[in-house]
Amino acid sequence: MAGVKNQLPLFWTTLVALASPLGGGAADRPNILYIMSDDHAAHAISAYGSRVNQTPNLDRLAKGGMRFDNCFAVNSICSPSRATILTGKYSHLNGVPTFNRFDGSQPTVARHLQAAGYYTGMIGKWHLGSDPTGFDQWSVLPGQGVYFDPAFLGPDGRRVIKGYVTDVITDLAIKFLEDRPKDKPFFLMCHHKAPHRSWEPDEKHRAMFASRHIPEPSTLRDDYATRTDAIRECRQKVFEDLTRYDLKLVPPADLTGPARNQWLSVKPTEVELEVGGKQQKLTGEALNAWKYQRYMQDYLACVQSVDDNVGRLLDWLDQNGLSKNTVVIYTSDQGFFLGDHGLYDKRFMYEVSIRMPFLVRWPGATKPGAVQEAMAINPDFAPTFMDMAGLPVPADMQGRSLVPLLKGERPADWRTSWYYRYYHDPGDHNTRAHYGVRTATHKLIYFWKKDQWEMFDLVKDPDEVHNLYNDPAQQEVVAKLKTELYRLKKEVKDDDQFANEQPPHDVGGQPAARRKK
Ligand SMILES: [Ca+2]
Repeated sequence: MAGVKNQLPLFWTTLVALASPLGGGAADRPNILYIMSDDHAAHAISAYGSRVNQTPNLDRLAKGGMRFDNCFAVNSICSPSRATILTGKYSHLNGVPTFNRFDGSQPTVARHLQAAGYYTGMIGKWHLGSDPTGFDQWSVLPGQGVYFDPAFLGPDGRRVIKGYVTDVITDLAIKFLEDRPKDKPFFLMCHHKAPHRSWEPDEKHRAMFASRHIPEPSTLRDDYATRTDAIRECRQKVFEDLTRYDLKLVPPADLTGPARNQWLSVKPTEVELEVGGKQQKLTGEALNAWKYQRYMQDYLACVQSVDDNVGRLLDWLDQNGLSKNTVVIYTSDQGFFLGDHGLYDKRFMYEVSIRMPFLVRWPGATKPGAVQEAMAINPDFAPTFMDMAGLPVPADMQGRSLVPLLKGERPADWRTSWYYRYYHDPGDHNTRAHYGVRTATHKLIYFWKKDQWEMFDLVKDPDEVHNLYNDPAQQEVVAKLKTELYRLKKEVKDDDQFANEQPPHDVGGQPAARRKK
């Protein structure tokens, strides 16, 4: 019996080696460094043509690898996107449609890679309620975490680390890399909290953007003329819904406790400011323009710290001779409205909300400076990591490996459409539940609780301001999109599992926080 036991690992190693795209043994399998920010829109990265900032370190990654221009989240909010990335499955199959606890006993890419001999780590924002599984080391923010002197939870309990959260997460990532066993490839998920609301930058980056004028997007004053109720009813509008806290207004000194919090939660319709030693009252359009500037200055300052810290990680890989055999990925859990359509936040199936930045540097496999137009979705990430590691993609993963695309090949049967579904209604921003289909040229959205539709021609109307659903000339297109929508819904096994009832929200803490350590 002892002989059989001894043979099993050898047999497994041989299988893995045979399946490896690089042809060698375990030592040749690439390391995977997966860096993900929270709410970082692609149009706030200069490699994606940003009009509002410069991100030299993310650009360095883009120049050294492939930039995906059409990578999308299939449910554009935090916890669902994270569950989808780990499992390769849609929300209705991984059980996380909104902000509910992830069942860590299900298969995940981390568990698969760990079982195949990868040394695995998870550092930063997790936001899935349960303790991470499949990781040799983990250190995660409780819930959303905080920007300054953040607490982290790990297998041994809770600890507070002094510093700014983006710097601290990078420090922990570097520590993981330094301490790792050198005879194994590693898989590290490094998840930044920034630039999620409430957009609190460190002083250095705050000062960089404090007096900068940020260009407004063309749809900041979108009048929603052709749209359904959903966009009018949502409470994620830059002009109407940012609070005094979001805008970093300072409460009167004599306010404390609940009264102070109440003051900060107000969505102001007039603001008094001191400009050049003079008191100035802002209202109406002047206030609107000021709110956009305040929002974007802080958002972009948070992004700049992320960019600096990506640079630190890239430098560390260079200095330690690891750049050549490490795949480095940069993405965000979804996109974000940067005043587009007058909005902040995400949730809607509109382009800037669902589009994820996705930069992949894989020396020897991906051509430097390549641009990929094919449509990728976040259920593809787990299959891609499996494939990179030379492992077969499990049949229950719904995404598809992006490795052929990364190698410059486009399979003839690559997807030409994909399915989206958002459930958090009622939810934080009064954003109506919807599902829809996106093709390379069109998008059809159904707000099922309102029984209202929107259809956009993405070629003629890339900003999505003309809802064509009721246009008589478009009825043939609408009918085709509806057929495709219901075909996809069935294909991804969406039986309306969560259509009418959301599971209880429970991602604020973790079991580790409750352990007395
Ligand atoms: Ca997010």
